[in-house]
Amino acid sequence: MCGVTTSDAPLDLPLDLPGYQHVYSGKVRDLYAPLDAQGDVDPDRLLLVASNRLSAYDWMVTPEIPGKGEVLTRLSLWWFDQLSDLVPNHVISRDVPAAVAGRGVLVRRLTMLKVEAIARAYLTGGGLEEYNAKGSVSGVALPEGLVDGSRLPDPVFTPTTKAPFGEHDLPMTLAEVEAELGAEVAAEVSRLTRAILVRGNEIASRRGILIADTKVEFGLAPDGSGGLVLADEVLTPDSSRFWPADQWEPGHAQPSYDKQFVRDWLTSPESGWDRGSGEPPPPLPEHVVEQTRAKYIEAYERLTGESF
Ligand code: PZK
Repeated sequence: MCGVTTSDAPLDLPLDLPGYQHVYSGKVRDLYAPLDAQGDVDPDRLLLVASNRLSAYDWMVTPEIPGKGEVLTRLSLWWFDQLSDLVPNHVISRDVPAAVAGRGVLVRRLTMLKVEAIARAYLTGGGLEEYNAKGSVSGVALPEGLVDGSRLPDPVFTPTTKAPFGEHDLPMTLAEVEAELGAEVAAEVSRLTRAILVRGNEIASRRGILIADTKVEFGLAPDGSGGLVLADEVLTPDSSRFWPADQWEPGHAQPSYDKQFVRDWLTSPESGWDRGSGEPPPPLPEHVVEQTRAKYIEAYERLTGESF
């Protein structure tokens, strides 16, 4: 289900950044390799760039959301600081080419673990489906009577595979994670992922935002120091489900802090789009783009207490 379709691909071409070579583009972020004076790839560093692209209902939507990449980059950097006593991170510097100022970060090139580390603090999505079928999530037995949006007694580690571009990740059992990483690293990934979500919710819930679940990526430093390093982005609305705390009401799907205006418009008669048609969604009207941009900025300002 859901193989790559051409309209899943990034909307904009990789940037031509002098001194950098494009390495890879995901749905919403791009990776570049810095080049040395000889024009060779620097083996120790990467340039991670957050784009203004947005996906909804598994489609990339047009137009882009101005400022989104910078908001998410600055939010990740702020979270890395909030988490620095729990786990080291890959950030080297915010000194990047002007073309990606604010949304690019120079990072340590790590050996990435082949596991998507996910933790869930509230039940929804795939976790809810598994609970309804089995009464457990990723092998963790849960109390009876939980519904869509219920808070879990303790966050649960629900790892998945890293699927190829455009395909959906699949759940991994703890045994599969242990076979991939070794039991010791697997336990540490589980512990850290849950600790990051707990810390995230301690901070966010006081500021009107619940973080239902989050996906983080870890790497290992190539210098053999051995420890896990937190990479990629962390506790952003793209990597996590953010819910407005004042609208939290278990029993039905919760509104999304950031994407609700987009979803509401796309599924309204006004858009003329049929989600099941296989057709790409129509371009968002300017007011939906502006409302969505405002929600990203609001999340940044509420969480950090800083103006964007
Ligand atoms: C790395 N990704 C995912 C992110 C994309 C894809 N510090 C690192 N060292 C080595 N590899 C990665 C990182 C990081 N972060 C991350 N893939 C590889 C990803 C952004 C855009 F296209």
